Amino acid sequence: MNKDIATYFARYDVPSEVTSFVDRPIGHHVGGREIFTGKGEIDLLEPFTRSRLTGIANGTEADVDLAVAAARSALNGPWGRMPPLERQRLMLRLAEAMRSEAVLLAHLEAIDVGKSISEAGSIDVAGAIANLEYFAGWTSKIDGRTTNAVALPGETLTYTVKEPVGVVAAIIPWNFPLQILSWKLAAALACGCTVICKPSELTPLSAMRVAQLAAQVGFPEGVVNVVNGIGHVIGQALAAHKGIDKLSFTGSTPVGKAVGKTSLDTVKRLTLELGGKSPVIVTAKANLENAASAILAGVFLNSGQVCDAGSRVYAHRSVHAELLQRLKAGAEQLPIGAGLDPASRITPLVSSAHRNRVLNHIGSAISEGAHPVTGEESGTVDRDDWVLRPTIFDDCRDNMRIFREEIFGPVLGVSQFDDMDDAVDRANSGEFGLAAAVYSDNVNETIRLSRRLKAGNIYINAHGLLDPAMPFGGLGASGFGKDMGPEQLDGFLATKSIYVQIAGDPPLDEDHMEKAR
Ligand code: TXE
Repeated sequence: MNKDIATYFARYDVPSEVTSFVDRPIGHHVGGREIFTGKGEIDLLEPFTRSRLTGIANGTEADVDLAVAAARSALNGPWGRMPPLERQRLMLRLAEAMRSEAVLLAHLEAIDVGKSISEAGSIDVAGAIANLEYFAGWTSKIDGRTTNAVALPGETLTYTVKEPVGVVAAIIPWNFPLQILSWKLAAALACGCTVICKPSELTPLSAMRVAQLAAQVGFPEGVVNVVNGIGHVIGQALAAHKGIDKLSFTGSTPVGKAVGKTSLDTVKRLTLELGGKSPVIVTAKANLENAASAILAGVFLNSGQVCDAGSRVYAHRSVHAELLQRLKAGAEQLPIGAGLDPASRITPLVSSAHRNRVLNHIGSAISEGAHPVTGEESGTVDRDDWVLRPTIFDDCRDNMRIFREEIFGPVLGVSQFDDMDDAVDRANSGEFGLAAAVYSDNVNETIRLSRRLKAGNIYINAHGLLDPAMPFGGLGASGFGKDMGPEQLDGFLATKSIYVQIAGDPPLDEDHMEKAR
C-alpha cells in the first residue's frame, strides 16, 4: 500500500477490512464473481492524500458483452423464474448485509469520493439501505389490471400484465456512488430486471462491494453486474448495446444527451437524471435563522457536489443584508478537513480536474462582476490540495455563468429582488428544472410559490430532503424519468395488453347494433 495512504489510514484508525478491500486490484463483477479483464488498469486516487489507492480494471466493449450475456442468461434462467416474494427476501438480505457492513461502506465512500465519513454513513449508506428496503416491498405489489373493453363487440376478457423490461444498464456518477447506485438497482431488481452498473471511473469501490454482497446473500449469478472502465468507452458501449433494454443515467447534461442519442439507435427505454442550477427564494416572511442554515446545508453538502444544490439565492431586499451576514458567518464556521475526519464538513473535491473546473467558475464570477463575500475570493489558490473553501458571491446577475451553469462545488451566488413575480420569473429562467426552494413562514405564500416554480422537486423551508417513497427527477435540461417512489417502477416495466375473445359468443345482429346506436 502507498505510504501516504497507509499514514492517512493509520491516523484515522481505518478498520482492517477497509485496508484489505482496497489493497488489491479491483476488477469487474460479472456472472457472480470478480473478473480481471480489459486493457490494463486505471489509477484510483484518494482525494485527500492525492495518492494512488489502487488500480481498477480498464474495461473494454468485450467486458460489456460478457456482462450482457450474464445478465441475459440470469433473466432467462433462475432470476426470471423466481417468485416475487423470494426476490423480496433476497433484497432484504442484501439490505441487511449492507447494514452489517455499514462501517466498511462508509469508509469506501469517504476514501473514494473524498467526502465526509459522517455524511457517508448518515446519508449515503443509510439512504441506500432504506431504498433497498422500500423497493423490496414493491416486488410483490406489481400488478396489471383487468379492464372492461369499451368498444369491442362480443364478449371478451381484456387485461394487462407488467413484465420486467429486461437487462438494465445503470450509469452512475461519482458524487453519491452508493446512494445513486441504490436508486437504480433497487427499483430494477424489484421489477425483476437484471442490472449492469457502470460506476464512475473515479469512484467504483462501493458498487463492487454491493455486487459481492449480492452474490454472498444468494442472488443468482448475472443478476447484479459491475463493469469498470472509462465513461466514454464503457458508458457508450452500454448505450449502443443491442442486448440492453433500458438505460438509466445520472450525470452531466452534455454526457446525458450523448448517451441518450446513442441509446435511441437501439430504441432503448431511457431515464436521464442530469444537472441543475436550483434557485432558492427567500421571501420577506422567512425565518432567517432557519433559512440560512438550510441554504448552507443545501449548497455545501458533499462540498457542493450535489445535483440539486440550491446554488442561486434570490433574497427579498428587506432580508437580504441579514441573510447574507448569516450565510457568511455560517460558511466560515464549516469545518474543513479530511474525509476520514468525522468532524469535517468541507472536504476535498473528487479530482484535480474537477477542482480546476470549479476554480474556473469562481474566476468567471469575479471577472463578470459578482461581489466576493467569503471563501476563495481571489479565484486562484496556491495550494495543491483539492479542497476549496465555501465561497459566496453577492450581486449576482442572471446572465452570469455563476447563475446559469452548474458548478458542482462549494460556490453559492446571491441576488436581491423587490417584486415576487420578478423573482419567480428569474428563478424559472435558465435551462434546468431539477429543484427549487422557498423560505417563508407564510403557508399561503409557500404553496403559491411551489405551484409557480418550474422544477421536479420543491423544498419548503428546507433543502435536499430525499425519501425512497418520493420520486426524484427533473424537468427541461435536468432530464426526464424518475428515480425512487412508485413512479420509478414504470421505467423498469413493460406493459403487455392481452385480449381474449370468449368462444361461442353469438355474433351481433343488426337489431342489436341499432339499439346500441
Ligand atoms: O460527469 P459525467 P463528470 C456534472 C457536474 C460536473 C460535471 C462533470 O456539473 O461538474 O457534470 O462531471 C460516465 N458515455 N455532474 O465529467 O462525465 C462517467 O464515467 C457514457 C452532475 O464526471 O457526466 C460517469 O459514470 N457515459 C451529476 C457518468 O457518466 C459516460 C453528477 C457521469 O459522468 C461518458 C456528475 C460517455 N461519453 C456530474 N462520459 C448529477 N447531476 O448528479 C462519462 N460517462
